[in-house]
Amino acid sequence: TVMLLKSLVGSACTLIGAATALKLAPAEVRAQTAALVHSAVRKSHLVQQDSMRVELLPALSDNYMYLLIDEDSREAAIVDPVEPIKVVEAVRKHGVKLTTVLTTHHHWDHAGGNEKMVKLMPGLRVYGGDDRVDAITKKVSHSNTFKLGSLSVKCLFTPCHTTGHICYYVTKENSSDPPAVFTGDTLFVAGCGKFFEGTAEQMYKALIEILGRLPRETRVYCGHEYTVSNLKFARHVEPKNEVIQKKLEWAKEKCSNGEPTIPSTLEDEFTFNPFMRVKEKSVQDHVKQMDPVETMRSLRKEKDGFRVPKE
Ligand SMILES: N[C@@H](CCC(=O)N[C@@H](CS)C(=O)NCC(=O)O)C(=O)O
Ligand SMILES: [Zn+2]
Repeated sequence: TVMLLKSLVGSACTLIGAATALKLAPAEVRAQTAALVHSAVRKSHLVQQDSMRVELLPALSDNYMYLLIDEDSREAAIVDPVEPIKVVEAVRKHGVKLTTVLTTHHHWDHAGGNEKMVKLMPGLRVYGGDDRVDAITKKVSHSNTFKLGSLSVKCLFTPCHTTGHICYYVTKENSSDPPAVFTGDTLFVAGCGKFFEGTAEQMYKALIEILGRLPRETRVYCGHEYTVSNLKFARHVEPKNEVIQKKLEWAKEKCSNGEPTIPSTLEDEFTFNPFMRVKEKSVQDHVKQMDPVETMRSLRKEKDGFRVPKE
């Protein structure tokens, strides 16, 4: 049955076929196959701008790696290359020169491919904000800035999910292209990371004072495809928010077509992400708090125990 499912998943052009087959399979087969569905069936997806190109590369069961290309120099960086073979294939396909690994945090589903990545492509610079990041060559801290060809990459220190978490903010001078930010497990579309090594104060600072003050049009590229389940929690928090309802319908449609829900924009996040909306009365009322940081703390606690409904 596993082989049958694997071939089905491999050849299916939408997630619907695979999902239907999966429902009929025993639980243990379902679990084994779930990991294949996202990375095998969801298409890689290209976001093309004038000077910057971002290829989304699905990995593991719901992670994303991002190949960031500077069009001027054809130099490239890879964000969280947990599946290095796929990265090598994408680099070859685009004919670019990969020089840089941007690691958001040390967890294995993000940094676990670093050692193999540098073995496959020796000489890579490996950035990260934590000594626990495998194969790290450049430890960075807040506001450190460096060039990737003609693009500028600024490190934003956003500790909370882990104590060394870094988001990477990418801009191109004198360009009409919107900036991009790679947010790892700090900011997700419609959600945020668990507070494994930090506090609500820190996540408030990361989401509202650091990421929230970037230009509104900044494209958000996050570490996981959690959008549908995040929006179901958002709907529970704000049942009357119609933007959430619409975004959820849109995200379900995307997912059933095997398409990513990424990127988002900061402007949009402020309309449906409860963790970005901790100053809104509707969100504060739900958790019976009046302070944005306390609202952040209560929301995270509630989401940690939230059972995501099927519909
Ligand atoms: N709830 C996650 C479970 C996995 C998990 O805990 N993921 C970590 C990142 S590796 C996280 O921070 N999740 C945020 C959340 O569950 O709200 C899911 O939707 O699959
Ligand atoms: Zn993760």
